[in-house]
Amino acid sequence: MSIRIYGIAASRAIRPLWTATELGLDFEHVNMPYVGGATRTPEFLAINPNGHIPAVVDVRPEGEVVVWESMACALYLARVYGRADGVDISPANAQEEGQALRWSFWTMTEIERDALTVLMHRMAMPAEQRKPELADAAEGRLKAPLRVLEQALQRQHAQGQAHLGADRFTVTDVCVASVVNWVRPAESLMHAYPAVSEWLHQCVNRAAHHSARKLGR
Ligand SMILES: N[C@@H](CCC(=O)N[C@@H](CS)C(=O)NCC(=O)O)C(=O)O
Repeated sequence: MSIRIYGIAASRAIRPLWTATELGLDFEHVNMPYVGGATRTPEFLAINPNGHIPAVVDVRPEGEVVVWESMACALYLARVYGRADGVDISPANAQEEGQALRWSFWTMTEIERDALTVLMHRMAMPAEQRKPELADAAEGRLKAPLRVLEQALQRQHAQGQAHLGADRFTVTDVCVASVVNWVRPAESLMHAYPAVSEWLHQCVNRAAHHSARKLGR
């Protein structure tokens, strides 16, 4: 059996890379950038016909499993390779599975696009190409979903919990934090949502996140 994860850490590939690192998996990292055409070769399009990273190829005795879509890649690794023992990051019961699924889908549908706009137009693009008005509008739209996250984390705090989907750090935190991390350049939002800010800080400072971040830029 072997697992290959395609994509550099400075991309959505951080989601499966971080998950695999948290799980302590032995995997092959294919250090594929998203610029320069590598994702559009016939070989890679045979893996992900969308031409995007990340992709996970899991070579198993019963055959190859190919997964694309970053959240699906992370959730797959946790589901198939986690111990579901209430100690590692994989969901250990139906309640935790529900949390992982709902927050991951929520992240993709409610915040990912605007979070990327904030990242690009506040930080990642060359200064002369940034359009602050696009970042301003995205930050405005992010207020409502981030309030939902803030309230969920505050409810967790009230019960003495520091994490989103369970009583410990899980793949739910990986999936949500990997996107909310793009909003960090929006300082006013981070100030407005202190529980989000504190939780994010704890998530991205985990050793596994630091290790995974080194896997290609
Ligand atoms: N919804 C997809 C989006 C994947 C995606 O757009 N990946 C970017 C890198 S973060 C990419 O591969 N871009 C290169 C291209 O589209 O050619 C996911 O979450 O995996």
